[in-house]
Amino acid sequence: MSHDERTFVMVKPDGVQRGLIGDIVSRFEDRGLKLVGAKFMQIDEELAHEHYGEHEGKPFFEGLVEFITSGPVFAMVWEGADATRQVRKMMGETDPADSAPGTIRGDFGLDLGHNVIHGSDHEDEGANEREIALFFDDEELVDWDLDAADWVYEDE
Ligand code: DAT
Ligand code: MG
Repeated sequence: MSHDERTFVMVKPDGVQRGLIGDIVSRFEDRGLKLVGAKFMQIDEELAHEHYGEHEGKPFFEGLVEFITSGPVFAMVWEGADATRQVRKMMGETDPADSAPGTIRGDFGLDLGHNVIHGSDHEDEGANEREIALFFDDEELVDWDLDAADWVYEDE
């Protein structure tokens, strides 16, 4: 399996306000994933509508846009084998109340509307690449070798 799949991940405004950026970054580092891009930023209305376009028209959409624009977020791109699906597994279910302990939402959240983290949907083909392109310019993504990858993967 290739080790260079990239996925888009974001600590949402609740996670930032609760001081969870470091904990969340640590989990992906500990797993052996490679950070290739990161920025602390404020999402505006237009970006929020684009990012959550698939949910436009749903009853929770306006509240979702209001929440995601309510304060800064920490946007990241992580790279590794099967990265999109593995990150989703680490996040837990959409509703923290249904998320197993040990997952990010299961450990840090209790409420569907404040579920701490976003990760690209692995069941939506190409969502990872679309979201990375929406949030990052090419030159904001760093090509580098993670030395620990020799130990994370049997065949690097
Ligand atoms: P996920 O974030 O797990 O990919 P999603 O893409 O279905 O979930 O929804 C995006 C966000 O919208 C989700 O993180 C929280 C919010 N949301 C989803 N379903 C909701 C609902 N029924 N009521 C309120 N908020 C909801
Ligand atoms: Mg989603």
